[in-house]
Amino acid sequence: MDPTTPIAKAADKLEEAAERLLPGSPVPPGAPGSGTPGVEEPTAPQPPLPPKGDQSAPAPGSATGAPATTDPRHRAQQGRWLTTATGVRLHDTDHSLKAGPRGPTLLQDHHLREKLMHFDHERIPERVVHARGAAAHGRFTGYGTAASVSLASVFDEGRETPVFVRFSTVLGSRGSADTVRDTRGFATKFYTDEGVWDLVGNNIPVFFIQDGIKFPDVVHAGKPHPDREIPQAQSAHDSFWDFVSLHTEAQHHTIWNMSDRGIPRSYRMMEGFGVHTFRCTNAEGATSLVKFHWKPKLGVHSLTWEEAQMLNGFDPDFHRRDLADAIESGAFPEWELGIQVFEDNPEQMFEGIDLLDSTKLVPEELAPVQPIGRLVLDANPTNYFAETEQVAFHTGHLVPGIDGTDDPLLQARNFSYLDTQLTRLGGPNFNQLPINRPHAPVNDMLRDGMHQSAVHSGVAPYQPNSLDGGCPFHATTDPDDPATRAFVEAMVTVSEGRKVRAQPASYDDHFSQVRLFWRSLTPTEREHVARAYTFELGKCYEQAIKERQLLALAQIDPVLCAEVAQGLGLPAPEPTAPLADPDPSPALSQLGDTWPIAGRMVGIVVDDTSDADQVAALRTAAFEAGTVPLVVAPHGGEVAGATVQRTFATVRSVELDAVVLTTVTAPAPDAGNSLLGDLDPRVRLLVEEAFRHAKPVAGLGRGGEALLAAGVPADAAGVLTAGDATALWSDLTDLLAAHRAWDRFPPSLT
Ligand code: HDE
Repeated sequence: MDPTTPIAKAADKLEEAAERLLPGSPVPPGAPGSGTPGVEEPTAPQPPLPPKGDQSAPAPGSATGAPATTDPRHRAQQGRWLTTATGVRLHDTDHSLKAGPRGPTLLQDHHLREKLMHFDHERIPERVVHARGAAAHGRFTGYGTAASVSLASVFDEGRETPVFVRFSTVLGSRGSADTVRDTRGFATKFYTDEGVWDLVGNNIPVFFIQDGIKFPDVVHAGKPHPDREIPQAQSAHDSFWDFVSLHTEAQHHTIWNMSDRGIPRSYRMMEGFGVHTFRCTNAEGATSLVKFHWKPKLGVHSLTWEEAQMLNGFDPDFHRRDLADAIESGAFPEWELGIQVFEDNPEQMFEGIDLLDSTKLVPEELAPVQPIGRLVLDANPTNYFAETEQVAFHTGHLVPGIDGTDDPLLQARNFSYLDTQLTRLGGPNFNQLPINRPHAPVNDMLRDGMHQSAVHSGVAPYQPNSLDGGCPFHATTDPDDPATRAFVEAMVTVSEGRKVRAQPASYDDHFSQVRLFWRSLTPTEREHVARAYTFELGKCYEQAIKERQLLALAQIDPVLCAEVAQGLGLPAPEPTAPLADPDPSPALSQLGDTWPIAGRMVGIVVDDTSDADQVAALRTAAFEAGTVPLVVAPHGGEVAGATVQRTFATVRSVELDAVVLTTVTAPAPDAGNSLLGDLDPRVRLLVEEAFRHAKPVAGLGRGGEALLAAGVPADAAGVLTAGDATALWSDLTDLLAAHRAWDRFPPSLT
């Protein structure tokens, strides 16, 4: 090695320092550090100096006594025996230490006190919003197509970056149900080799407010009423509609919530949006304005409102179960990351749309979404609390090549996401929690604080210093070297220097894009929107609030307003200003295509009279297509040659995407004692509900008779009958690929 290079010099210096500090070396004690500082400020980066010879540190090891290795399982509890938190083996955890078998209990019982003390503090404050969530690990692979826009290495062609993604609802408490009508969070932590990048988005591309200072207002309005703390996890109540009808910039986000987007079928079937406009820099230093989009491989699909409500009772964990089951069964959820790219002009406008206004979207027809990478979720968390609960996202976690903009919503978030962790995760060291740790070296000069788990060496966590050899050094601002370059904020000109509490005039348009969204939906989707408004406003107590929201609907569309007014039994008001005339954006509709069916649940109803060969053929075809066939029978065990997964008592239509009857299943002994007819009443209900929810229903062999007995018209859309399982399955896959047979119920709205 050339002895004049900075690295060689640093190595010499380290050697010198190590010799000087060997115990017993002839120097007086009290040296502040292990190096010998020079008079000049150090100028070359070098590895951190070693500890002084008189120093030791806690043995490297996991939180639970295992040696530190690269095996992540060593973070789990170790050993075969029950121990105290300090590793002392215990012989009894069932009886407290007492003065005689009848007590009293002795204060001396350390095990009792430790066990209860820890239990008493197991809960941490839940997230103030997005408390209910589910998450998964995965990987992101860049396509290399973003290079002209961003220099971020995470987008490099073929580069794989580990990720952790947390999905959530916004309003409900941690224990609330999954399928409520609400926005869904879609937060992604990329552990890039240049530090952590968090893309903290939602499944809806716009937000309720334009300025972050209003966030507590909108959340207070949406949360349960403060006196009775009801209703939980929903917007169908007076305070929510009071706020959004007064604060009309919320109307755009609100119509998305009232649409089918508010009740996703699965986290796997949601789009994701970064919402804000970001500013990206490429290797030449040129900047672009960018909006991020996640496009799900399985398409965007929703529940019906009745299904969603039923699921809240029958399976409040529906979405988290769906995510975990899909991953466990190898149907890995997948999204493509795409960007809309806009010229970085001083106005930050595109085609008259203000890119700093988060209540506005840019139609894909005007700025196509260009694919830049692929996300696959392929592993479930090992421990909910350690990972899903303790993960801390932050809009300020950015990497070279990706920066924020002056969107006042984003600016407020940059404060809030740091601040909130102090109470939620108990101090400033939350980035040291295993799930939050970067996969890049950290040398931050942040010190001490609650739950510090690093053991820092050196004496000079300040800059400039000479005692720690000047470490850590500033990284370079040269974008060309990914191994040394720093994150550098895009140096854009601030347009005005005057302090004001104000907003641009472009933010005053609250309705044209709401109308754009409404116009972009198919009649079926519009009908769902109208019903959702009618339901939600129908749950409000105050007449004035309903009337005020009708005024807002009049400003969106007269048909929508009239339909909701009719449902509420109120007159439909006239618009107070001329209506906008936006071109529809077909990309905003979620119907009209076909998508992969992997992970779809198909209920196969059997009893002892079913044709076992046909049932076997159907199950094989379903497995081969990557769907999950669930055998439903009068009782558990083996029926018709198949293992039963659900009985008539435990099944409900809402967990199934399609139902196939294979025979006329007579009432089982536990069906109840009413007049039951020829078909078990629970099977009848299963079919009725699936039919009502526009799901494919099918009769195999005698199953066709059962459909008729359940009142299903044989010629209705999405109803199949066949004598042969293979033929039936082929038609059924076409129906499943379209998600629902909406033609079954021609919409009344146009
Ligand atoms: Fe959040 N938001 N938010 N938000 N948000 C939080 O951060 C906040 C906003 C979003 O799975 C909190 O760590 C403010 C927009 C997601 O852990 C908190 C404002 C978007 C998650 C917070 C917004 C989001 C959060 C609560 C207005 C979509 C869950 C706990 C200025 C682009 C992340 C936490 C997870 C969580 C504040 C607006 C998405 C309190 C002040 C817009 C997905 O810091």
